Amino acid sequence: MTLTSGVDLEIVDYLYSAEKERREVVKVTDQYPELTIDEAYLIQEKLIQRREKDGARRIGLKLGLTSKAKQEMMGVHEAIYGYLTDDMLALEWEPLDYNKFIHPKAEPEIAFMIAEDLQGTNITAEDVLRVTKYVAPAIEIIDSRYLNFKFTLPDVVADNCSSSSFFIGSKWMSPRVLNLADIGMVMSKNGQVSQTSSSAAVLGHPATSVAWAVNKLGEAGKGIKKGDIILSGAISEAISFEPKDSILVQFAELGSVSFSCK
Ligand code: 0L1
Ligand code: MG
Repeated sequence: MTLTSGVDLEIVDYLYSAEKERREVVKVTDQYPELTIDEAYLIQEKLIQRREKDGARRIGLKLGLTSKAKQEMMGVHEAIYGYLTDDMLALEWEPLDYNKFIHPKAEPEIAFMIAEDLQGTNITAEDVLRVTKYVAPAIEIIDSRYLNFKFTLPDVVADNCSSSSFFIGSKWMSPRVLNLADIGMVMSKNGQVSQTSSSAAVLGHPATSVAWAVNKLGEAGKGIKKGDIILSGAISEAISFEPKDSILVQFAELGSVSFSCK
């Protein structure tokens, strides 16, 4: 479709107010079935600009649909990216307020701490590792604004890829001392193992996933910056949780990260 400036801002309002008022809404493509992925990224950018106007600060990126299983489920061949803002950073030692969310799910991630600007369209996993000072265990809380987490690719991109909150664990390690291609992970809820997987589930290597995002940004003349935090993509399926639940993610070598809900 041809996205007019009135329509993009209308969609931004629609998604932003759903988030602030914590209510599910029908997906954007029910009203605009011809919305393209490129247009959805333009809407996402305006949504982030709106958050910035309200005081939020961009602090990095998150990748989504980075497992072959999830891409096949959605019938796509590409990952997606969204932005992280400072108000999404949750602290491990503080209980997570469940009332802030609509229908949250938790997923295990590896966070990359970026030490140098990086931009281009031929960026490799090696380039990403070169500019990565540390990696750390992370949990992302995704909270799609759409009814029952049901959406098409343009819908989820416009909704900043369901971004909502994230935790970073306290053990930060240089990627050079780890075999990042295959780090085992166990995610438990209330002491019961819920998911097991390996970092290989993220496009074969989490740095490949980050390189994909840098190349995608590069096509739009953008890049990643020194100081950015990048969540490289879910290592397993996301799991739902309820008030009072506790989630623990343990990685081989890389340590653990957890939260409890109030
Ligand atoms: O971070 C993610 O992997 C989520 C991307 C969007 C898809 C979803 O909400 O499940
Ligand atoms: Mg994620």
